[in-house]
Amino acid sequence: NIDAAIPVKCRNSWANHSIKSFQTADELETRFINHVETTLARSMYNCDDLAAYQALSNSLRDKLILQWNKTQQFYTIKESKRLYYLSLEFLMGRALDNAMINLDIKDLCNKSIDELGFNLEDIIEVEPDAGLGNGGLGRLAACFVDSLATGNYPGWGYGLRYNYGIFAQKIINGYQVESPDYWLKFGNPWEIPRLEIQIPVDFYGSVNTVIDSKTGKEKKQWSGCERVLAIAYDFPVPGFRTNNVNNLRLWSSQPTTEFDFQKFNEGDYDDSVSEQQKAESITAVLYPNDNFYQGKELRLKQQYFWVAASLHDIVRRFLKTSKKWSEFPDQVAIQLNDTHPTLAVVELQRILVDIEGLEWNEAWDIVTRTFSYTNHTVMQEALEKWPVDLLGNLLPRHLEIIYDINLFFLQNVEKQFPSDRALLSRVSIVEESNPKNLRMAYLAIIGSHKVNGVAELHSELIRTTIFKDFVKIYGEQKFTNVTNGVTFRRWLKQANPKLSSLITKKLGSDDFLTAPVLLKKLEAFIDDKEFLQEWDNVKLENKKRLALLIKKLTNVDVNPHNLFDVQVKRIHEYKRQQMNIFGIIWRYLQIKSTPVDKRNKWLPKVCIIGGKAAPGYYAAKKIIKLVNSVGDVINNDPEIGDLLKVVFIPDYNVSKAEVICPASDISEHISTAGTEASGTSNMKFVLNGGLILGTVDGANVEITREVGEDNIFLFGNLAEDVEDLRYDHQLGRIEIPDALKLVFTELEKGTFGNFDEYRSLVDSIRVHGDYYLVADDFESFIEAQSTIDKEFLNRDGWIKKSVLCVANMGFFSSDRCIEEYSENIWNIEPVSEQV
Ligand code: T68
Repeated sequence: NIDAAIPVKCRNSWANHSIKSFQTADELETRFINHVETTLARSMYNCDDLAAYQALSNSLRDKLILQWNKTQQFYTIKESKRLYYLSLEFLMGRALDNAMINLDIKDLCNKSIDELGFNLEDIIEVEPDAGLGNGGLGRLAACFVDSLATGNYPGWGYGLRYNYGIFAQKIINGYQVESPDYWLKFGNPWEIPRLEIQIPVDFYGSVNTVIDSKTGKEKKQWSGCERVLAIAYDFPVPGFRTNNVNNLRLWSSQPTTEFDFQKFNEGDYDDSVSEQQKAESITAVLYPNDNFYQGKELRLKQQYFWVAASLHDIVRRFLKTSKKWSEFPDQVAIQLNDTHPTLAVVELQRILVDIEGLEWNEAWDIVTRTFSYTNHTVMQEALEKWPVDLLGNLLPRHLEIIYDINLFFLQNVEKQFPSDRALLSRVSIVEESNPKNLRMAYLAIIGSHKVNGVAELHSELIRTTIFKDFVKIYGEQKFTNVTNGVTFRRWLKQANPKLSSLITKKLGSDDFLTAPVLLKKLEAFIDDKEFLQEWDNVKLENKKRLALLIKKLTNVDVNPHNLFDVQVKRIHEYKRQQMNIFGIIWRYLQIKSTPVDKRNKWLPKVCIIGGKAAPGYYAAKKIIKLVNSVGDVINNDPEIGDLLKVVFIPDYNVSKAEVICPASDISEHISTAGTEASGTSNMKFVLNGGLILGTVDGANVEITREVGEDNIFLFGNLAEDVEDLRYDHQLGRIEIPDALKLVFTELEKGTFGNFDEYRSLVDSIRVHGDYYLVADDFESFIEAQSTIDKEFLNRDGWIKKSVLCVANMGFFSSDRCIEEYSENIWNIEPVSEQV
């Protein structure tokens, strides 16, 4: 009984004087003004949009914190099992609009804000995106914390509070130019600094064998020689229409001491602060690579810093209960979002053995029952392999433990498969290369009880290719699939209020936001002419909204009545934006070679491309330059006019995606078959009534299953053919189709600027084996586009397809993912809602 320690008199005072959360527009206005006048020290006379944003956010935050406190107390009292989602990225985007929607008070806020003389939409726009992620992996984590909260699951996120999120992208002369994203510039009303939660994290140092004073036995003792502090910052995560508020805890690094006063006094000013700066640099910046492993020591430091702080926190919370260690896995589930947090497996084993004094086997059993691992890629260049020496220097005790884990694992494999030396070396965590590497995915598999892929095709691929030896060792049941999903609150209601209202009107309620199978009922209206017209109007309005954004960002005028063809995602050769732009060039050439009076046979089209390239990714940057150069030529060709427009949207991020997704007629998801693990923007586009032009890859396969083959435009070679095609190419057997030859010739002519600029893009196909099969898929790509052109003209048919697609997207809600993980992997249950 937590009340017992507090005298009744005090308890009553607390109860009488606690401020209730606002309920009405009047009460919200009072709060708002109070924040303007006290928190911000401003007044009616100097309250600009930024101040209004901060005051409104603070008012909502007050409400969230009260509910957050109650929820956490509630979870503690219930002693329910908790899930901890360890992700190095949480690509949250903006918080204000989402908080209003999840608290179901947007109308109320609108009224208050209007009465106080502001425009809510303008205020929403002031907020910088929380860009703490690269792409799909980080955004998936953000959708998952929303669904965990909405489903009343006791699930926390743990990540890093980078001072600089994903860089801002500017386009200068067609080139990507990066600038730092200092998103905390004006402070952040959505975080609660827990400056008192300071967790020491050690690096480097050495390992000694000592005698345990209690047991008299030998044990290992690691003394690090560099210590930093992890400071907790909490981000309340509101669920949709629930009073439960979950937590996202992000760590920030700080030095243990202010600075070296001795050195300072001796006049060595620079050196006196260097330790401090080194500590702070750990959480300074997000590594900007998507699907690429870069073996930098600072990145490994980030990983251990985050893992050590999070586990310390989790273990501390567990120790407050009176449970035995063997019950730890009944209280705690930890999900590894990719291999980035794999050191957590080693750290927990170290805590249990070196600090808590458990036997190795007992500890290892607890560890493997606690962890599970999600794989997000099969591409070799993305798999993490830390050099043994690098890891051993930074974390000497952890390296010893990894060697022991590997030894015991290999001993078991040897028992199971005697005399298969090749198998042993294939599955060893230690890759016997020069220098030796640690294969983190293998460590993650060995340390987990479940491993999952993120779409059916992808899960099948990991079982049959990169992890097939492990399937042989552990059996099929350890490897499973949880197809990705997205939160319908942000990606339908928030991003597309018009479509969301129309659906609500038609279905009589907005319950589909939490029970998305209800969308299926839209099928009943497929012949309702008036409804189809309204549906089409919503799309047009959304295209107008995007056209305004395009005008603002690029100064290009696009006609919202024309087909919008969109490809927005990180720029990567495997995602094949190069194929898209080659296709656009081909279309341009075809239009130009059509007699002027016959050119209107071409469907007018707006091609929209956007996305960031990793700063060190040469080919991706060339693709961006080519898109911009092609746009410059086509958009300014007077013969072309509205028939074809090409725009590159700079600085693609979550808040731009919220405007772009509702406005597509066609979105392209055209990765080489077998390379895109799932994709999640494909889901967002279809959920907003756009159709897909895609390859048979990732979640496209399941989207097809759900919406029906007639409602998606698929093309290209299948995953099962890729290996053979690549092999052929290596032997020089590669055929460039005429259409693509035409494009290359035009590039060589210099129509889009000096060919030297793009030679590498062409050569990777013509000379270097066309690894991504652009030449193999080009003709069917173009054919699929011409099918689309025809179908788009059949307006009724098109709108029906659009409705049918939305009606069948229920499966792709991240609520469904969270249910599957909870049931099959985490073994956690929803906790009733606190009041
Ligand atoms: C993406 N992966 C997959 N990685 O590419 C995508 N990589 O198919 C899938 O839908 C999504 O994950 C969610 O499962 C990534 O986004 C990264 O961003 C990344 C970051 C750091 C290192 C490697």
